[in-house]
Amino acid sequence: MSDANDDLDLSTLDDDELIDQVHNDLYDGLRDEVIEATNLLLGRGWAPDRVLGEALVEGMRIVGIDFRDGILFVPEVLLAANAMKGGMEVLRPLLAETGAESIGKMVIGTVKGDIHDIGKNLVGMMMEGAGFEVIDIGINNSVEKYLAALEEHKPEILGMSALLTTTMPYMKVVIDTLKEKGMRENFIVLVGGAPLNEEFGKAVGADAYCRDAGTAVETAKSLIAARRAAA
Ligand code: B1M
Repeated sequence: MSDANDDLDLSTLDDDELIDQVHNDLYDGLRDEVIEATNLLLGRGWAPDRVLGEALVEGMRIVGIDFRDGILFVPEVLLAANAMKGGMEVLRPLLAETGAESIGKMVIGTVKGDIHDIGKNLVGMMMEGAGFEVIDIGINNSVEKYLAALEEHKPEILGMSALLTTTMPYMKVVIDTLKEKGMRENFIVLVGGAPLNEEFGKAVGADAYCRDAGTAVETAKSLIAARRAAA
């Protein structure tokens, strides 16, 4: 998808062209260009969540299709992910802007065997933006690591992310362990990731499956409110 257009001045492009160019630059793993375009779009008055959705997430969706189809390979997708993270770093403070007191605490991490973290990071950012305190324990988390974080931080919410059909069953291992230890009711458990669905969330015993970061925020808010009302 490379345009071999090294000298392209992004500021001369109109919005539609710039969005196409971000998709190309993400695809080519050009972090600096993605950062520049993210700043340009913000400077043109685009809301941070619109830049995120239309420029970055959509660009990554296209990368995902070609990865699936064997057109892109792991090294290229790593570069694309790095470029995406560059754009997300620009948006992070804007998405997380809130003067509000913490409205709840969440520990979030990607499950054992899985190193995908872009979606998890996005959920963390949006939760912070909505006023939650977020403790991100990273990727490849064993049940022991989840338990240690829950013990240390005592959050209301545990969030788990999985992007692989081979790693998503591990969520049940974590939830079953919480049950065995009599701790399950202490936490609202939210799960998410591209291969999951609502049925899976129910089957593993989560409180809810969250389709995307926005849904995670809304679900967290409503389940915390219900829990506090019940108490
Ligand atoms: Co991987 N990968 N990957 N990968 N990768 C997928 C997931 C895949 C669908 C690609 C494909 O074939 N089309 C496929 C999985 C197939 C399957 O299991 N059915 C796949 C594969 C196969 C693999 C490897 C096995 C490839 C290999 O080595 N042969 C390998 C596995 C490594 C491992 O984890 N052990 C691998 C590696 C990688 C990279 C390292 C190269 C890189 C990850 C870099 C990183 O994350 N730092 C990578 C990437 C980037 C992808 C794709 C292209 C993009 C994922 C992404 O970031 N999406 C992905 C294809 C795809 O998903 N279309 C793919 C953008 C992100 C914003 O969306 O993560 O869905 P998402 O998050 C959303 C929601 O799902 C939800 O909210 C988020 C924001 O709206 N959500 C939550 C997510 N987590 C949540 C937690 C919550 C709530 C909501 O808790 C409360």
